[in-house]
Amino acid sequence: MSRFDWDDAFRLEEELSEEERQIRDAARAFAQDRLQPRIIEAFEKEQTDPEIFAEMGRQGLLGATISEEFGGAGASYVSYGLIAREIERVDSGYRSMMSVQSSLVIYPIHAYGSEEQKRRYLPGLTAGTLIGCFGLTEPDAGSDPGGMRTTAVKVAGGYRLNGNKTWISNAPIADVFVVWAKSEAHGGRVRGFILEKGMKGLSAPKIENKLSLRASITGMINLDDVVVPEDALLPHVEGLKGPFGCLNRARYGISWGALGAAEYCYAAARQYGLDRHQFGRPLAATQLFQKKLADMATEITLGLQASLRVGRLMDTDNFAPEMISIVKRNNVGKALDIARVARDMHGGNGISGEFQVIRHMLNLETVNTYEGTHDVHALIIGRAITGLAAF
Ligand code: TGC
Ligand code: FAD
Repeated sequence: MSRFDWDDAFRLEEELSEEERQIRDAARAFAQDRLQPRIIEAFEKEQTDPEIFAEMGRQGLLGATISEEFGGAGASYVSYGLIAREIERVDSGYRSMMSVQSSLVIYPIHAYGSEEQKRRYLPGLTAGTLIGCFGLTEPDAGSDPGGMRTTAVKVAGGYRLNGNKTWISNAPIADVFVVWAKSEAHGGRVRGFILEKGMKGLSAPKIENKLSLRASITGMINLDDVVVPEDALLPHVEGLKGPFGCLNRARYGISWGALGAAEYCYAAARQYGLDRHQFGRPLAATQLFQKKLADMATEITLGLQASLRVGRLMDTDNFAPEMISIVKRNNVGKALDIARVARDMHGGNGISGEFQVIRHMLNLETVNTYEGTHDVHALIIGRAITGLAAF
């Protein structure tokens, strides 16, 4: 028997604990049984089913790393990465829904929130009966969130918020909004606020006609004199390290997730090449086809090892953000290349929604841009290498 498995070249399987394998298997079964049957139509019709949050919650896939006390599973960051990989094997948009909820909403409330905030929001968010969103990006502050214009001004009993956030995942269907604003009362430093749907002056219109990530709804957050109570402020963090602390977790999960999409494309291209004959032989019997598959297998295998290593370092609280930039940037960039090549290897069928590779390719264009663009992560790594900021 060959010691080489085309689908697991370096035997990642042997490096996972029993618990990690169980979580991965449950996530895979859920993704394949519950998400895969919906995705082709959801993407085509640009529809997001909010019920998916509750379904993920029942499976324990939301906020998996936080303690059971608040509805989490107390799982490792490696497990969280494995969940992202299985969901994104189906669609990056579904993974986005999961990772925004887990890393960008549940995490900051758990890490920076008061006991009361945790009790109020976390059980519903981990169950998926509440949907959350994270508002950092603004029309004039994307890669440079320090340039944000959203303000919080102290008023009797609370704060008044004004500003506009854009490109916000889940916003139009969100119940809970984690919003970052410059607070006058805190010397203009960035502070986090928890807003709730229905607050006067808060609206979240949908951004229509995305040609990427169509199964994940995206919108704006408009804040027009929204007055929030004092206890809407996240008390335990100040400055940009608040939102960046959340982004570390989400970016790390994306490094696994993108490889799930890449693995789908790789397996599909391999099968297509075995099944389809041209010039009297399978496409997979040609040198060019095999080189493309070898390149895909190599990048996926190396990327998985890298994310596993970073995950283990996160699990021992021994990581640096630049490590996460390396795996987010490289794995997503390679996944995008793989999806483009897989699209080509499917010939004309490659542009059909039924074969799914072009959907992954289109989605990965977003994944390469959000949570820090490919180039911004190069600059984060470059700063750490040289000690010089080149932003
Ligand atoms: P800089 O001066 O570097 O730092 C400001 C403060 O933040 C601290 N910090 C970090 N803390 C924790 N983790 C990190 N990764 C951190 N990076 C920086 C830093 O120590 C400092 O703290 P303090 O206490 O001294 O104030 O900030 P800068 O303004 O120069 O930032 C530059 C840069 C490029 C690193 C940053 O702006 C950046 O990362 N830009 C990319 C923006 C981004 O990623 N946006 C994502 C929006 S959310 C999203 O896309 C969700 S997509 C939905 C989905 O995931 O599905
Ligand atoms: P810009 O910052 O304007 O960048 C444009 C180009 O310029 C890029 O190629 C970039 O790499 C390059 N560039 C920028 N600065 C430099 C520099 N100094 N040197 C060289 N090149 C540079 N944000 C949230 O807050 N919450 C969300 O839930 C969320 N979800 C999203 C969902 C989708 C579908 C999308 C598309 C985006 C989402 N975002 C979200 C926003 C996302 O994080 C931003 O789009 C991203 O950070 C890039 O910002 P920008 O679009 O303003 O691009």
